[in-house]
Amino acid sequence: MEVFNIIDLEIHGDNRGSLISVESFTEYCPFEIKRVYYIFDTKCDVVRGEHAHRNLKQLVICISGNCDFILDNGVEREIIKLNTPSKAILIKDMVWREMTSFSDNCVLMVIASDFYNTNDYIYDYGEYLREVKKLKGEKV
Ligand code: T46
Repeated sequence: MEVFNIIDLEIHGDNRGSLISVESFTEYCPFEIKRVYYIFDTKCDVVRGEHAHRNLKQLVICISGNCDFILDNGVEREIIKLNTPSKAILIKDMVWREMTSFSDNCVLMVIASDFYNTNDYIYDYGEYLREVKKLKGEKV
């Protein structure tokens, strides 16, 4: 799917442990970082997300534990298991996302290209599909 990339982040490790840094305007984070938030204490079987963003890029990293990240471009759906802090998903605009199967210790960190804006969210899957079709120039 072209709407996201899986990235192996560089680990700076030595005998004291490991460190990963994320910077703006890099190959893996091609935007200015304007917001960071993290999701934790989520019950295993809940489903979070269930929306798309019209104009927001995000880099998602599971910095502790594991969870499933589901990405949907309106045609196909992929489930990505996030289970290491060295793997990131770069999610582009107009991607439907859902997160589930959270482990007890799961901490999902999200680095975003813009400030929090509720107007950017599409919460209705039917509306999401209509907007995807419009963007492709298809009849809705
Ligand atoms: C996304 C996925 C991966 C804020 O006040 N500021 C913020 O920056 C965010 C992201 C949320 N909130 C408030 C709004 C809600 O009252 O925090 C509460 C939970 O947010 P939400 O229900 O949107 O959480 P998720 O886990 O469903 O979705 C979040 C992001 O909102 C979304 O952009 O891509 O994580």
